[in-house]
Amino acid sequence: MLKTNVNFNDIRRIFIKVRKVLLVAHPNPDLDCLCAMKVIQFLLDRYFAKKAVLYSKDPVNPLYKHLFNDVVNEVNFNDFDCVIAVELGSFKRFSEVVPEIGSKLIINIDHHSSNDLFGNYYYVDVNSSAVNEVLYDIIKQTGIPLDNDIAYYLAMGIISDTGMLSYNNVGSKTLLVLSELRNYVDWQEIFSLIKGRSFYYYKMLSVMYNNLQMKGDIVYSYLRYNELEELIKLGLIKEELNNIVDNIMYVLSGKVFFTITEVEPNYCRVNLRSKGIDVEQIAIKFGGGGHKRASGFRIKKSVDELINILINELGGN
Ligand SMILES: [Mn+2]
Repeated sequence: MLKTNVNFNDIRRIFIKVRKVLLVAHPNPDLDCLCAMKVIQFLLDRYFAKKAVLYSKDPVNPLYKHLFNDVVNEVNFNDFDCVIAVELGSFKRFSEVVPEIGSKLIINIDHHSSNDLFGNYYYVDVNSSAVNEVLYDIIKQTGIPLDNDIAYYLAMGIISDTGMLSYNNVGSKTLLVLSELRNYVDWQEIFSLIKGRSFYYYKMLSVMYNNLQMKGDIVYSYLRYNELEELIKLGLIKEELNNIVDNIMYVLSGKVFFTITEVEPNYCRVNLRSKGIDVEQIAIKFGGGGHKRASGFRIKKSVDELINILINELGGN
């Protein structure tokens, strides 16, 4: 479903009218969000002669930093008359990132159903797999031609937000969009960029696989602080630990999967995945969140305590 209060003529008119545009990312921006900011920056620069500034409160993941060199972490909000919020979910989240709103024009672009439609203008398409799929529609409908740079970031955003086309958010339209973008991009290069990890990431996987356990249809693993500290000293990037549970979620006999990462002594990150049961409720119970089949939380507990708690919660005992 598309929720919007603008049409494509409005979008053109707005882009012509604004003077200085700030693009803002959600906290800990993912590839979809960062790629979307690049796409909008190209559009404004090439078709509306406006130089947009890209802003993220949090640092860009070092794995992708080289693609987003012009993202700044500090900015004078008073310099801008227009702010475009990319996947910023709610006015509350937005105002945490942009504290000085004043009389700025706010444009809200997203694809999450939880978006509260804040801003002077909003364009939220919850049927889209990625915010880059939303941008593709806007580009097409406003009659702007695709080019190699724009197609490259659009494709990377969509491919990354769909778990490399493996999630259920892939619609037939997603594939149609990609079939067009395919003509502009080096397909293998995009996958290499999304999948690329440090040497020590693979060393970390060997530790995680060595710790792999199974209890009924619960499959889990963990990384203890001492195991992790060593790898981080050697060169493992902390951001590489974000979705490591994905590496165990295709064990055939498993129905629920979790990893525990002890990031500080007795302080753990838990990531949950499931093939059907609702793991969001468990994450919410411990102060986290996510989706029904993919969620996570952080908690002050030891690895062994947490294993017991989670197996209990998941009905393994
Ligand atoms: Mn997204």
